Amino acid sequence: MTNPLCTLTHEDGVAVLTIDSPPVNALGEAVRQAIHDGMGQALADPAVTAVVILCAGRTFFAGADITEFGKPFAAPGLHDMFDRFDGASKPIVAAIHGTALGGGLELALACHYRVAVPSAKLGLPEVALGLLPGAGGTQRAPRLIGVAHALDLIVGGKPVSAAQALRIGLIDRVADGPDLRAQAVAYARELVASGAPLRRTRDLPTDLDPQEAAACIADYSARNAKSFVGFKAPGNIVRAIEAATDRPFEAGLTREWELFEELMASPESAAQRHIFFAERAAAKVPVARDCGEVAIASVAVIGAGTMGSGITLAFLNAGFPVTMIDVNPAALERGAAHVRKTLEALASKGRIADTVRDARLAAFATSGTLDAVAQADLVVEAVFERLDLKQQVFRQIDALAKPGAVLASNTSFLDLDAIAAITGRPADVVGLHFFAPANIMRLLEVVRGARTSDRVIQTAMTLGRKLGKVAVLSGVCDGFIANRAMARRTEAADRLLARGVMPWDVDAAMVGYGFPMGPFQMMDLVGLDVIGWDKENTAGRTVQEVLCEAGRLGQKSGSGYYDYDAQRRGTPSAFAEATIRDFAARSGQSAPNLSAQDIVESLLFPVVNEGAKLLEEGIALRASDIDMALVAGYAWPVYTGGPMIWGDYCGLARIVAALDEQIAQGAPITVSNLLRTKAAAGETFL
Ligand code: 3H9
Repeated sequence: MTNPLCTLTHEDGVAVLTIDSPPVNALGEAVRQAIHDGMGQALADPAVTAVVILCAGRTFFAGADITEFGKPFAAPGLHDMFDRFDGASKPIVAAIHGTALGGGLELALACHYRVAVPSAKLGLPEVALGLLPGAGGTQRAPRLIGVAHALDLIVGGKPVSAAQALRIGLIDRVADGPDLRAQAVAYARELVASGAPLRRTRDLPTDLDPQEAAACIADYSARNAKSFVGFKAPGNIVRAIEAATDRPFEAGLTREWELFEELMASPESAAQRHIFFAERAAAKVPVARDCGEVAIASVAVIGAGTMGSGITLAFLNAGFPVTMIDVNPAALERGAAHVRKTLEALASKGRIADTVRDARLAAFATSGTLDAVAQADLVVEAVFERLDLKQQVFRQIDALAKPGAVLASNTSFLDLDAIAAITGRPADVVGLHFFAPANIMRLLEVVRGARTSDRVIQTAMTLGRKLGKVAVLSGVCDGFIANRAMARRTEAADRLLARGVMPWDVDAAMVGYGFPMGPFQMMDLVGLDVIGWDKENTAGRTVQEVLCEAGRLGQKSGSGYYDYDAQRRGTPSAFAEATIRDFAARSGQSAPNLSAQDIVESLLFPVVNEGAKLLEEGIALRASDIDMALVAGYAWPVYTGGPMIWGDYCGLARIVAALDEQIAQGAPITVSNLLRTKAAAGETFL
C-alpha cells in the first residue's frame, strides 16, 4: 500500500485495513481515497477471506469532514464506498474504539458486522449540526435496530455506549480484552469458519410496517414537539426514517439525500455548524506556548449563596475536592444543604451512581473561616457583588493562600483590575464568571486582568473544559461579554415599554425568535426589586419602579409585569398595562404598531452593535466568541448562531440604518465604528 493514511496487513487470511488520519479520522477526501484504495486491494486479493477495518489514534471515524461542507463532495463519495462494502463477497467487520459518529457510524453500518471496545461511544449526532445522516444512516439504522431506537439515536443525537449499542443490536459484539485488533481478527475468522452470512443491513426488513411506523413516528414527534421548535433537522429526519419504512432501500437513499441537501442549504444548519467551530475556536487563546499550567488538586469557594453553592457543585461534579467557606453560619448551612440535596437528587433520579454521590459528598467540606483557603490550589470568591467587599476578601485571601495558587473572582461586572491591585500577586488573579445556575449553565467567562499571567489564563481555560463548560476569554469591562451585550437588549425593551409597547408583546417576539423567555418574564422571575430599585433616589420614575412601589415585585410576590396564579403561570396584568399606557401618554407617545419582527430587530440589533464594540475594544477575541458566549450563557437560539452571524445574515447595512432610526427616535446609543465601517464596505463579521 502506498497511501500514507492507510496500512493493509494480513493475518491468516484476514486483511486488516487501518486508517490513520489525526486528530479524529474525519472522512475527508484523502481518507475516503485511502479506504477506497485499501478496501479495493483487500477485496481483490484471493487469499483474503474477510476484512477488518479500524482506525489508529484516539478514535474510530468521527464522521464526514465538516470542513468540506459547502463545497461539492469529491469522489470517491461515501455512497459509492458503502455500496462497495454492501456488495463485497467477503465479510467486512468494523472494529470500533473511541467514538464512531455520523458518517463514521454510517460506515460501520455498511459493514456486515461490528465489534466495539467497552468504552466506545456510537452515535449519529448530525442533528446537532442541523443535518441528518446523509450517507444511508437514516435508512440502515431503522433496518438494524428498529424504528423506535432509530428515532432516539438520530433525532435525539446522543451517542450510546457499547453496552447499549449491543442491547439494541447496533453492534454484534463488545470486545472483552484490550487488544481490539486481535479480537476483531478472531471474530472475522469465527464468522468465516462458521459460514456466517454476509449480513447486509440494506437487505434487512424494518421491524414495523409503514402504518405502524407512521404511528410510532407520530407518537415520537408529539412527545418531542416542544424541543423541535425552531429547528429544521428533526422534521427532515423523521421524514427520512419514514422513507426507510415505506419504500425500497435505493428510493429511501434518494429521499434521504434530498432531505439532507435541503438541510445543508438551510440557515439553521449553517448557524449550528458555525457554533460547532465557534466552540472549538474559543478554546484557542493567545498565551505563550510554554506558559504551563497550575496543577489544581483542591478548590476553595468563598460564599455559600446561590452562586457559591452552584460553583461548588460544578467543581464537585467534575471530581474536584471543594471547601465551601462562609463566615455567616446560617448562610453556610443553607448553601451546604443545597449542595447535599442536589447531589442526593442526582442519585435518586439515577443520573449518578450512589457510589459517585458518596465520593462527591466525601470530597465536600465546609468552613466558617477564611483560613481554609490556605490548602487550596484555586480559590474562587463568590461573595456579594460590591467592590469594597470583594477587595476586603481578596486582601485576606492574599494573606492566607499558598504561593502560586490561582485567585479567582466570580464578579459579573466589577473591575477585576481594581480587585487584583489589592493583592500582592495580581498575576495570579483571574475572573471566573459563572452563569446561574453555575452547575448547569455551560458558559464560563474567563476574565483576563491587565496583569493576569498566561499561565493562569491557560489554567482557567483548561479548568473550563474539565468542568464541562465552554470557556470564553474576555477582557475587563462593565459586564464582560455576555452580560454587557445582553444589557443592550434589556435597555431596548425598556425603551419600547416607554413608548407604550406591552411587555407580553415584547416577550412573545423574543420567545418566537427562540429564547426560552422574554426580558420581562425574566425580570419577573429574578425579582423587579433585585434588578435595581433604588427606593431613595428613583422612586416612580420608571414603570418598574411604579410596579415595585405597588408591591408587584415579580413571581415571588404573585405579580409584576404579569399576574401569577398558584402555579406561577403568568397572564398579562391590567395594572401593568394601565401604568405603561399612563407613562406613554405623559411622554406624548402613542404605542407604535410593531410586528414581532420589528420588535426582534429593535431589541437585538443593539446587541449586534454592542458585539461590534466588544470586538473593536479588544474585549472579545473574535466574533464567534461572542456568539458562543450568548448561546451558552443566555440560551440564544443555537439555530440562529448567535448575534454576530445572525447580524451578518440580516445585513450589516440594514442594521446600521435601523440603529440610526432608533437614535433619531431618541435612543441613547452610538453605532460602533467597526459596524459602520464593515457595513459601508459590504463586509461581514464572519
Ligand atoms: C456527518 O458525518 C454527515 C454525514 O452523515 C453524511 C455526509 C454526506 N470534521 O472536538 P475536538 C476537529 S456530519 C472535521 O476538540 P474531542 C475539531 O474541529 C459529522 N473536523 O476533540 C478539532 O479541530 P481543531 C458528524 C472535525 O476529543 C479537532 O477535530 N460527526 C470533525 O474533544 C478535535 O476535535 C460529528 O458531528 C469532523 N467531523 O472530541 C462529530 N470532528 O483541533 C463531531 C472533529 O482544529 N466531532 N473535528 O480545533 C465531535 O463530536 C468531537 O470532535 C469528537 C472528539 C467527539 C470526535
